[in-house]
Amino acid sequence: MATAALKKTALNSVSQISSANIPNNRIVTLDEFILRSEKDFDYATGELTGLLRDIGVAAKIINREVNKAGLVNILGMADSGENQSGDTQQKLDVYANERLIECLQNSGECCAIASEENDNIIHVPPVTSKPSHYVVMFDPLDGSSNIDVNMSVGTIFAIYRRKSDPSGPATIDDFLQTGTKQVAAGYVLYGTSTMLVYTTGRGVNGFTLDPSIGEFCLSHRNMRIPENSQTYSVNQGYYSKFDLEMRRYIDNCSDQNYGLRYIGSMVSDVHRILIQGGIFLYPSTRKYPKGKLRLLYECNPLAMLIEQAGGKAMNTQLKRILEVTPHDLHQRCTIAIGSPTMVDELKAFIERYSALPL
Ligand code: P6P
Repeated sequence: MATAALKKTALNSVSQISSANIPNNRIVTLDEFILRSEKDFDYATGELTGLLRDIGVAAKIINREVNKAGLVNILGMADSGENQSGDTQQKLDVYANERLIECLQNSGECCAIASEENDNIIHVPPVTSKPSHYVVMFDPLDGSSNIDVNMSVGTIFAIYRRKSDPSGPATIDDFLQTGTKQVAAGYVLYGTSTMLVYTTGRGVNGFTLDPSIGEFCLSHRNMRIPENSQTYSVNQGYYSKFDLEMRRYIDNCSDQNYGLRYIGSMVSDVHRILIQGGIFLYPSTRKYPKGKLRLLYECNPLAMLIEQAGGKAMNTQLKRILEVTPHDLHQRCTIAIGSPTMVDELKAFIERYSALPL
Protein backbone atom coordinates (compact mmCIF):
# COMPACT_ATOMS: atom_id res chain seq x y z
CA MET A 1 0.00 0.00 0.00
CA ALA A 2 1.39 3.43 -0.97
CA THR A 3 2.81 5.54 1.83
CA ALA A 4 0.07 8.16 1.56
CA ALA A 5 -2.65 5.53 1.72
CA LEU A 6 -0.96 3.90 4.73
CA LYS A 7 -0.86 7.25 6.49
CA LYS A 8 -4.49 7.95 5.60
CA THR A 9 -5.38 4.53 6.99
CA ALA A 10 -3.46 5.36 10.12
CA LEU A 11 -5.41 8.58 10.47
CA ASN A 12 -8.74 6.85 9.98
CA SER A 13 -7.93 4.05 12.34
CA VAL A 14 -6.99 6.34 15.26
CA SER A 15 -10.24 7.89 16.50
CA GLN A 16 -8.67 9.66 19.50
CA ILE A 17 -5.26 10.96 20.40
CA SER A 18 -3.43 7.85 21.52
CA SER A 19 -3.46 8.13 25.33
CA ALA A 20 -0.22 6.10 25.44
CA ASN A 21 1.38 9.20 23.98
CA ILE A 22 0.01 11.54 26.69
CA PRO A 23 1.33 11.14 30.26
CA ASN A 24 -1.37 10.86 32.94
CA ASN A 25 0.73 11.26 36.05
CA ARG A 26 1.82 14.88 35.69
CA ILE A 27 0.73 18.26 34.31
CA VAL A 28 0.43 18.22 30.52
CA THR A 29 0.31 21.70 29.03
CA LEU A 30 -1.60 22.59 25.85
CA ASP A 31 1.71 23.10 24.04
CA GLU A 32 2.99 19.65 25.02
CA PHE A 33 -0.32 18.02 24.14
CA ILE A 34 -0.41 19.66 20.71
CA LEU A 35 3.18 18.67 19.98
CA ARG A 36 2.67 15.08 21.17
CA SER A 37 -0.57 14.85 19.16
CA GLU A 38 1.27 15.98 16.05
CA LYS A 39 3.68 13.10 16.59
CA ASP A 40 0.71 10.71 16.28
CA PHE A 41 0.87 11.24 12.56
CA ASP A 42 4.33 11.68 11.10
CA TYR A 43 2.89 13.28 7.95
CA ALA A 44 1.56 16.24 9.99
CA THR A 45 3.35 19.55 9.47
CA GLY A 46 4.03 22.12 12.19
CA GLU A 47 1.60 24.66 10.72
CA LEU A 48 -1.55 23.36 12.43
CA THR A 49 0.41 22.98 15.65
CA GLY A 50 1.54 26.59 15.34
CA LEU A 51 -2.00 27.83 14.71
CA LEU A 52 -3.39 26.06 17.78
CA ARG A 53 -0.58 27.48 19.89
CA ASP A 54 -1.20 31.00 18.50
CA ILE A 55 -4.87 30.72 19.49
CA GLY A 56 -3.82 29.56 22.96
CA VAL A 57 -1.60 32.64 23.38
CA ALA A 58 -4.36 34.99 22.20
CA ALA A 59 -6.77 33.30 24.62
CA LYS A 60 -4.47 34.03 27.56
CA ILE A 61 -4.21 37.70 26.57
CA ILE A 62 -7.98 38.01 26.10
CA ASN A 63 -8.59 36.23 29.39
CA ARG A 64 -6.49 38.82 31.21
CA GLU A 65 -8.65 41.66 29.87
CA VAL A 66 -11.98 39.86 30.28
CA ASN A 67 -11.14 39.27 33.93
CA LYS A 68 -10.37 42.98 34.39
CA ALA A 69 -13.63 44.05 32.71
CA GLY A 70 -15.39 44.43 36.01
CA LEU A 71 -12.67 46.80 37.17
CA VAL A 72 -13.09 49.24 34.29
CA ASN A 73 -14.79 51.86 36.45
CA ILE A 74 -12.42 51.31 39.40
CA LEU A 75 -9.43 51.66 37.06
CA GLY A 76 -10.79 55.06 36.13
CA MET A 77 -11.93 54.39 32.58
CA ALA A 78 -13.89 57.52 31.72
CA ASP A 79 -17.43 57.09 30.44
CA SER A 80 -16.11 58.34 27.13
CA GLY A 81 -14.28 55.04 26.94
CA GLU A 82 -10.93 56.70 27.59
CA ASN A 83 -8.78 56.08 30.67
CA GLN A 84 -7.12 58.87 32.63
CA SER A 85 -4.03 58.70 30.42
CA GLY A 86 -6.27 59.22 27.42
CA ASP A 87 -5.94 55.62 26.18
CA THR A 88 -9.09 54.66 24.40
CA GLN A 89 -10.89 51.91 26.24
CA GLN A 90 -11.70 49.33 23.58
CA LYS A 91 -14.87 47.30 23.62
CA LEU A 92 -13.74 43.84 24.71
CA ASP A 93 -14.94 42.13 21.55
CA VAL A 94 -12.91 44.60 19.46
CA TYR A 95 -9.94 44.00 21.78
CA ALA A 96 -10.32 40.22 21.50
CA ASN A 97 -10.60 40.46 17.72
CA GLU A 98 -7.41 42.48 17.42
CA ARG A 99 -5.42 40.18 19.70
CA LEU A 100 -6.46 37.08 17.75
CA ILE A 101 -5.59 38.73 14.44
CA GLU A 102 -2.21 39.92 15.79
CA CYS A 103 -1.26 36.49 17.18
CA LEU A 104 -2.15 34.78 13.92
CA GLN A 105 -0.42 37.44 11.79
CA ASN A 106 2.78 37.30 13.87
CA SER A 107 3.36 33.63 13.19
CA GLY A 108 2.11 33.67 9.61
CA GLU A 109 0.86 30.10 9.98
CA CYS A 110 -2.37 31.00 8.18
CA CYS A 111 -2.85 32.87 4.91
CA ALA A 112 -6.16 34.56 5.79
CA ILE A 113 -8.66 35.15 8.59
CA ALA A 114 -12.42 35.68 8.78
CA SER A 115 -13.98 37.16 11.89
CA GLU A 116 -17.47 37.99 13.16
CA GLU A 117 -16.11 41.51 13.67
CA ASN A 118 -14.93 42.02 10.07
CA ASP A 119 -17.12 42.22 6.96
CA ASN A 120 -14.46 40.74 4.67
CA ILE A 121 -11.57 38.28 4.90
CA ILE A 122 -8.25 39.56 6.21
CA HIS A 123 -5.20 38.48 4.19
CA VAL A 124 -2.14 37.50 6.25
CA PRO A 125 1.20 38.16 4.52
CA PRO A 126 3.66 35.24 4.78
CA VAL A 127 6.25 35.66 7.53
CA THR A 128 8.67 33.30 5.82
CA SER A 129 9.10 32.13 2.25
CA LYS A 130 7.01 29.06 3.16
CA PRO A 131 3.42 29.50 1.89
CA SER A 132 0.67 28.81 4.46
CA HIS A 133 -1.98 26.17 3.80
CA TYR A 134 -4.59 27.15 6.41
CA VAL A 135 -7.33 29.73 6.97
CA VAL A 136 -8.86 30.55 10.37
CA MET A 137 -12.36 31.76 11.24
CA PHE A 138 -13.50 32.94 14.64
CA ASP A 139 -16.06 34.73 16.74
CA PRO A 140 -13.63 36.59 19.01
CA LEU A 141 -15.96 37.13 21.95
CA ASP A 142 -19.30 35.43 21.63
CA GLY A 143 -21.92 36.57 24.11
CA SER A 144 -19.97 39.75 24.90
CA SER A 145 -23.16 41.51 26.01
CA ASN A 146 -22.97 39.24 29.08
CA ILE A 147 -19.70 40.82 30.23
CA ASP A 148 -21.44 43.77 31.90
CA VAL A 149 -23.32 41.34 34.13
CA ASN A 150 -20.23 39.20 34.79
CA MET A 151 -21.56 36.20 32.90
CA SER A 152 -19.22 33.86 31.02
CA VAL A 153 -18.36 34.54 27.37
CA GLY A 154 -16.30 32.69 24.80
CA THR A 155 -14.09 32.64 21.71
CA ILE A 156 -15.06 30.14 18.99
CA PHE A 157 -12.63 29.13 16.21
CA ALA A 158 -12.47 26.92 13.13
CA ILE A 159 -9.46 26.01 10.99
CA TYR A 160 -9.62 24.84 7.34
CA ARG A 161 -7.00 23.91 4.76
CA ARG A 162 -7.08 26.46 1.93
CA LYS A 163 -8.39 25.30 -1.46
CA SER A 164 -6.76 28.09 -3.50
CA ASP A 165 -3.27 28.01 -5.02
CA PRO A 166 -0.78 28.49 -2.14
CA SER A 167 1.35 30.70 -4.38
CA GLY A 168 -1.46 33.30 -4.55
CA PRO A 169 -3.74 35.15 -2.13
CA ALA A 170 -6.54 33.37 -0.29
CA THR A 171 -10.01 33.60 -1.81
CA ILE A 172 -13.51 33.60 -0.33
CA ASP A 173 -13.87 29.98 -1.46
CA ASP A 174 -11.20 29.02 1.08
CA PHE A 175 -13.78 30.02 3.70
CA LEU A 176 -17.04 28.88 2.09
CA GLN A 177 -16.34 25.22 2.82
CA THR A 178 -18.75 22.83 4.55
CA GLY A 179 -18.10 22.07 8.21
CA THR A 180 -16.97 18.55 7.35
CA LYS A 181 -13.81 20.14 5.88
CA GLN A 182 -12.72 21.67 9.21
CA VAL A 183 -9.30 20.33 10.27
CA ALA A 184 -9.67 21.75 13.78
CA ALA A 185 -12.34 23.52 15.83
CA GLY A 186 -12.79 24.64 19.39
CA TYR A 187 -13.65 27.31 21.89
CA VAL A 188 -12.26 29.20 24.85
CA LEU A 189 -14.69 29.71 27.73
CA TYR A 190 -13.92 32.67 29.99
CA GLY A 191 -15.92 31.49 32.99
CA THR A 192 -15.32 30.73 36.66
CA SER A 193 -12.19 29.16 35.22
CA THR A 194 -10.89 29.68 31.71
CA MET A 195 -10.96 26.58 29.51
CA LEU A 196 -9.80 25.83 25.99
CA VAL A 197 -11.61 22.85 24.41
CA TYR A 198 -10.68 21.68 20.91
CA THR A 199 -10.67 18.83 18.43
CA THR A 200 -8.61 17.98 15.36
CA GLY A 201 -10.97 15.21 14.41
CA ARG A 202 -9.43 12.74 16.86
CA GLY A 203 -11.64 13.25 19.91
CA VAL A 204 -12.16 16.27 22.18
CA ASN A 205 -9.83 17.43 24.93
CA GLY A 206 -10.20 20.24 27.47
CA PHE A 207 -7.51 22.41 29.04
CA THR A 208 -7.94 24.63 32.10
CA LEU A 209 -5.84 27.78 32.49
CA ASP A 210 -3.65 27.71 35.59
CA PRO A 211 -3.06 31.45 36.20
CA SER A 212 -0.20 30.69 38.59
CA ILE A 213 1.91 29.34 35.73
CA GLY A 214 0.06 30.98 32.80
CA GLU A 215 -0.48 27.64 31.07
CA PHE A 216 -3.53 25.77 29.78
CA CYS A 217 -3.26 22.35 31.44
CA LEU A 218 -4.98 19.14 30.28
CA SER A 219 -7.96 18.72 32.61
CA HIS A 220 -10.61 16.89 30.55
CA ARG A 221 -9.26 13.97 28.46
CA ASN A 222 -11.26 12.55 25.56
CA MET A 223 -14.50 14.34 26.48
CA ARG A 224 -17.73 12.46 25.69
CA ILE A 225 -21.22 14.01 25.80
CA PRO A 226 -23.86 12.11 27.83
CA GLU A 227 -26.13 10.11 25.51
CA ASN A 228 -29.26 11.62 27.05
CA SER A 229 -30.35 14.21 29.63
CA GLN A 230 -33.35 16.03 31.02
CA THR A 231 -32.12 19.56 30.42
CA TYR A 232 -32.98 21.76 27.46
CA SER A 233 -31.58 25.18 26.56
CA VAL A 234 -33.63 27.70 24.57
CA ASN A 235 -34.75 31.30 24.93
CA GLN A 236 -38.25 30.52 26.20
CA GLY A 237 -39.15 34.19 25.70
CA TYR A 238 -39.58 33.50 21.98
CA TYR A 239 -41.91 30.52 22.55
CA SER A 240 -44.96 32.14 20.95
CA LYS A 241 -42.91 33.01 17.85
CA PHE A 242 -41.53 29.49 17.32
CA ASP A 243 -42.96 27.18 14.67
CA LEU A 244 -45.55 24.64 15.81
CA GLU A 245 -43.10 21.71 15.90
CA MET A 246 -40.69 23.61 18.17
CA ARG A 247 -43.51 24.60 20.52
CA ARG A 248 -44.71 20.99 20.68
CA TYR A 249 -41.17 19.81 21.50
CA ILE A 250 -40.76 22.46 24.22
CA ASP A 251 -44.19 21.53 25.62
CA ASN A 252 -42.97 17.91 25.74
CA CYS A 253 -39.82 18.96 27.63
CA SER A 254 -41.99 20.82 30.12
CA ASP A 255 -44.48 17.92 30.43
CA GLN A 256 -41.55 15.62 31.23
CA ASN A 257 -40.31 18.11 33.87
CA TYR A 258 -37.03 18.70 32.05
CA GLY A 259 -34.89 21.49 33.52
CA LEU A 260 -34.42 24.68 31.47
CA ARG A 261 -30.95 26.21 31.51
CA TYR A 262 -30.18 29.20 29.24
CA ILE A 263 -27.26 31.58 29.80
CA GLY A 264 -27.56 33.55 26.55
CA SER A 265 -23.93 32.79 25.72
CA MET A 266 -23.73 29.91 23.22
CA VAL A 267 -20.26 28.73 24.29
CA SER A 268 -21.40 28.54 27.93
CA ASP A 269 -24.63 26.71 27.11
CA VAL A 270 -22.91 24.24 24.75
CA HIS A 271 -20.04 23.67 27.22
CA ARG A 272 -22.54 22.78 29.96
CA ILE A 273 -24.26 20.39 27.55
CA LEU A 274 -20.92 18.80 26.58
CA ILE A 275 -20.25 18.09 30.27
CA GLN A 276 -23.75 17.30 31.61
CA GLY A 277 -25.76 16.47 28.49
CA GLY A 278 -28.79 18.29 27.10
CA ILE A 279 -29.93 20.05 23.94
CA PHE A 280 -29.38 23.66 22.85
CA LEU A 281 -31.90 25.16 20.43
CA TYR A 282 -31.91 28.35 18.40
CA PRO A 283 -34.80 27.94 15.95
CA SER A 284 -36.09 30.56 13.53
CA THR A 285 -37.85 33.52 15.13
CA ARG A 286 -39.68 36.53 13.67
CA LYS A 287 -36.52 38.64 14.16
CA TYR A 288 -34.21 35.91 12.84
CA PRO A 289 -36.24 33.83 10.34
CA LYS A 290 -33.04 31.99 9.26
CA GLY A 291 -31.82 31.65 12.83
CA LYS A 292 -29.55 34.05 14.71
CA LEU A 293 -26.34 32.10 15.03
CA ARG A 294 -23.63 32.16 12.38
CA LEU A 295 -22.88 28.97 10.44
CA LEU A 296 -19.16 29.39 9.77
CA TYR A 297 -17.74 30.58 13.08
CA GLU A 298 -20.34 29.54 15.66
CA CYS A 299 -22.39 26.54 14.54
CA ASN A 300 -19.84 24.61 12.44
CA PRO A 301 -17.00 24.60 15.00
CA LEU A 302 -19.32 23.68 17.88
CA ALA A 303 -21.02 21.03 15.72
CA MET A 304 -17.66 19.41 14.85
CA LEU A 305 -16.68 19.39 18.49
CA ILE A 306 -20.00 17.98 19.77
CA GLU A 307 -20.04 15.30 17.04
CA GLN A 308 -16.45 14.35 17.96
CA ALA A 309 -17.69 13.96 21.56
CA GLY A 310 -20.52 11.65 20.41
CA GLY A 311 -23.31 14.21 20.04
CA LYS A 312 -25.37 15.52 17.11
CA ALA A 313 -26.01 18.90 15.50
CA MET A 314 -28.67 19.70 12.89
CA ASN A 315 -30.65 22.66 11.67
CA THR A 316 -34.44 22.78 12.05
CA GLN A 317 -34.80 21.47 8.50
CA LEU A 318 -33.12 18.30 9.85
CA LYS A 319 -29.91 18.86 7.87
CA ARG A 320 -26.62 17.96 9.60
CA ILE A 321 -24.98 21.31 10.41
CA LEU A 322 -21.60 20.15 9.08
CA GLU A 323 -23.16 19.49 5.67
CA VAL A 324 -24.93 22.85 5.26
CA THR A 325 -23.53 24.60 2.19
CA PRO A 326 -22.14 28.06 3.00
CA HIS A 327 -22.90 30.91 0.60
CA ASP A 328 -21.79 33.87 2.70
CA LEU A 329 -19.16 34.49 5.41
CA HIS A 330 -21.76 35.71 7.90
CA GLN A 331 -24.56 33.33 6.97
CA ARG A 332 -26.98 32.56 9.79
CA CYS A 333 -28.57 29.19 10.48
CA THR A 334 -30.95 27.50 12.91
CA ILE A 335 -29.45 24.89 15.21
CA ALA A 336 -30.30 22.05 17.56
CA ILE A 337 -27.15 20.58 19.13
CA GLY A 338 -26.42 18.20 22.00
CA SER A 339 -27.02 14.69 23.33
CA PRO A 340 -27.80 12.32 20.45
CA THR A 341 -30.97 10.88 22.02
CA MET A 342 -32.40 14.38 22.58
CA VAL A 343 -31.55 15.57 19.05
CA ASP A 344 -33.20 12.42 17.65
CA GLU A 345 -36.27 13.08 19.85
CA LEU A 346 -36.53 16.63 18.46
CA LYS A 347 -36.13 15.25 14.92
CA ALA A 348 -39.17 13.00 15.52
CA PHE A 349 -41.24 16.01 16.69
CA ILE A 350 -40.23 18.06 13.65
CA GLU A 351 -41.10 15.20 11.28
CA ARG A 352 -44.45 14.73 13.02
CA TYR A 353 -45.60 18.35 13.39
CA SER A 354 -43.79 20.31 10.69
CA ALA A 355 -46.15 21.90 8.24
CA LEU A 356 -43.27 22.68 5.92
CA PRO A 357 -41.92 20.15 3.44
CA LEU A 358 -38.60 19.04 4.96
P1 P6P B 1 -30.82 35.64 22.41
C1 P6P B 1 -24.93 35.97 22.02
O1 P6P B 1 -25.36 37.25 21.57
C2 P6P B 1 -25.40 34.95 21.00
O2 P6P B 1 -24.81 35.21 19.76
C3 P6P B 1 -25.09 33.53 21.48
O3 P6P B 1 -23.91 33.43 22.20
C4 P6P B 1 -26.30 33.19 22.32
O4 P6P B 1 -26.56 31.80 22.38
C5 P6P B 1 -27.42 33.94 21.58
O5 P6P B 1 -26.82 35.02 20.88
C6 P6P B 1 -28.46 34.48 22.53
O6 P6P B 1 -29.46 35.09 21.74
O7 P6P B 1 -31.69 36.03 21.25
O8 P6P B 1 -31.41 34.46 23.19
O9 P6P B 1 -30.41 36.76 23.31
